[in-house]
Amino acid sequence: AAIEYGLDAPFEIEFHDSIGSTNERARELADEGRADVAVVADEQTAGRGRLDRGWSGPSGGIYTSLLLRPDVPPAHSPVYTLAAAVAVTRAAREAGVDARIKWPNDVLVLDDEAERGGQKLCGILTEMEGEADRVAWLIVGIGINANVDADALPDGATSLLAERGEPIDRRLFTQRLLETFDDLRNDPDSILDAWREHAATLGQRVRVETPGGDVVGEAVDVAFPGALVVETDDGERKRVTAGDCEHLRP
Ligand code: BT5
Repeated sequence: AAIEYGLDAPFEIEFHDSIGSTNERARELADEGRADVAVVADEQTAGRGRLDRGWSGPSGGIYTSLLLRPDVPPAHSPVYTLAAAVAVTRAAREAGVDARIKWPNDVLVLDDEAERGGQKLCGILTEMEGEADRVAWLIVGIGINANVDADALPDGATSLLAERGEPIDRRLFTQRLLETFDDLRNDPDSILDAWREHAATLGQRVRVETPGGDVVGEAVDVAFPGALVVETDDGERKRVTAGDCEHLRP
């Protein structure tokens, strides 16, 4: 499949024209004991987001799931979501699209006048199984609206095609994405700085919905393995590890 897809990438590529969900397929490969496989699809018919949400997968997108077995504790897994967001953002910027990262798992193209909001170009769904103190498998699912018309996507979404006015070379894009992700995973200390460089969320006033209630304040930093550091109005610094994040108007 790798040669068919014409990629010289640091992962074995399993390509599908159409599939239900690349994360589901990667899970099957995990159960078979495989590692370092990128499942790549052109269309997804049953894509998943976080929290039982769906992911639209019209033909022309890049839907990929990376199956990894890093020798790290389960608590480190969020850093792979950050690495994937950086890899997508770099590849999009190389393709001339002004992409930025919204914590924790979105890549956006910001609206012109308000730095606040943006249109979603990519979403990331990381799933993991731990065994004792190390990761058994980790699946980083990445959905990129590539050569897709914006009207095939939900409200609030954009695509590389819509932003550039012309299609990208999806194979080249995927190759750059996988190379950058591979560089980052081999140099984990570089991930947070790379993330900060491309973040839309830092410096924003945010509301993060967490299981323990809403946290509102200024997003001031990101901390290993992927927490957002929010300074609340009473000057307290809170680390938020998971939740939906909204950029508020100043
Ligand atoms: C995400 O969830 O953003 C994670 C999406 C991960 C998709 C990839 S594709 C490859 C792999 N295989 C899978 O089955 N999944 C992964 P979340 O933050 O929960 O956002 C989901 C929400 O984004 C939905 O409820 C919609 O509002 C919106 N949405 C759905 N499809 C979209 C699209 N194509 N572009 C932009 N926004 C979309």
